Amino acid sequence: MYDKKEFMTELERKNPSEPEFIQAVSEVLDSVIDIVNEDPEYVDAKILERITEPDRTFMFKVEWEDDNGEIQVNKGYRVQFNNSIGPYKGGLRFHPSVTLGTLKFLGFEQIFKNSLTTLPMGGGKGGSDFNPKGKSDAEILRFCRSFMTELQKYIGPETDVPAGDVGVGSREIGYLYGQYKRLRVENTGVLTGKGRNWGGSLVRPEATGYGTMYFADEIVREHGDTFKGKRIAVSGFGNVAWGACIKATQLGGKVVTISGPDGYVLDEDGINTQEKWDYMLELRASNNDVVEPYAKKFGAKFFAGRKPWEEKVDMAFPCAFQNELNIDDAKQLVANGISYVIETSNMGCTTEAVNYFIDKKIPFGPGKAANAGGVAVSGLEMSQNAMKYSWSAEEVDGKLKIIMKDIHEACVREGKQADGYVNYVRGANIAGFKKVADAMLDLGY
Ligand code: 2IT
Repeated sequence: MYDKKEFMTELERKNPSEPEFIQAVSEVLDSVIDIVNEDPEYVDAKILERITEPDRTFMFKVEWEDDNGEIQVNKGYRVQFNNSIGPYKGGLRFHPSVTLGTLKFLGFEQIFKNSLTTLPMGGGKGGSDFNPKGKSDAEILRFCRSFMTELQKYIGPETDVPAGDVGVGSREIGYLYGQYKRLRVENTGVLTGKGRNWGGSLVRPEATGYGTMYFADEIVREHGDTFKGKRIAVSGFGNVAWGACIKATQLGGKVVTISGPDGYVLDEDGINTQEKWDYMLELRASNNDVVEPYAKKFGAKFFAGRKPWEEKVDMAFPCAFQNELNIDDAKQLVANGISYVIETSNMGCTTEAVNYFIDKKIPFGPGKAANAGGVAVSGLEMSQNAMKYSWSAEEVDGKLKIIMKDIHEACVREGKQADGYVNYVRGANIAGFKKVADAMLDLGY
């Protein structure tokens, strides 16, 4: 029998100074410890010790030359966490805050998210503490080349398939894939999020944002409600927020906020035109990491140093970064009458905030379910690469919709409480966990 406190004490001893990893494990354990303790097979197999230890982690040096001819050194990582149900799969994050602990939290979450997609993908994550902000295109290229020179030793289409995450978009995937091909002489689609002319899948850029809105639409329907006319707060202004703004608009909602490290934009007209969506992409591509120019360009309001959670809205979608929505934000949203919170960033809400929403019986969609559309379409990109074939946008979008509906159904099946409240956190964790844990039992140690 597992005792959560004892288990966590030991986990912290073995993984010191990795608070985000500890947080991610603790949240999953809250949901699954009962079902593990009820099944002697899981307990005897030491399933929790085994599922919380990555299969292997690579840490390497990335040397590159900046535009002044100065040598720079960054840390590079790939965490291959669990491949019980398929090749390691998960993004690469380039951000100055990245540590091994960050990537272990993301890799751990990725195991269950990938399991929820219904596709055969294991969990992995990688990245670097490289800061893309203010870097020239040539500097990004040199960094990516150097990063892939090392990373290519550990990955392959049947082994480990990286993709983008924060700081890694289609440009970076291009430079990384270019170097992979140069070194390996293979056109095997070993990265996903590729450009459409060189092996990418249609709808992959939109997939995370679209997927979260398909999932949200299922939640709304589950509650006998409609998406039409909903006032929506989105945070972030990158690829995920962009897709979210487009699909929310198409479903009849009105997104009124986006945000950056500099503050948030309030656009009462709605972030709902092609021109505004295109401008979001331009802002992101500029590498300045500020959202204020949007307010200037479209005559919207800008609140420096503040977060969008102070706005009165019906639905909130954190789409930026881990722990971006804390307990004070949660209280403010609830006081303002929020109806739904759908976490779209990975672990976007603190544990306290999540538990507060659940206590208040606010339907809360956890990131590992809500944002799974991104990696799901990455899985579909792998399928298309393997077949040397490509599906139309309608085909991919149709499959994405079905996958998000299936994830929602799994959450309801495992998470519906006796009082009728659907605990999506519990549902997602149990559904994601069971499949991987059962595969581990089948495969032996
Ligand atoms: O967090 C995520 O699921 C991603 N960054 C996407 C991973 C992928 O392999 O497409």
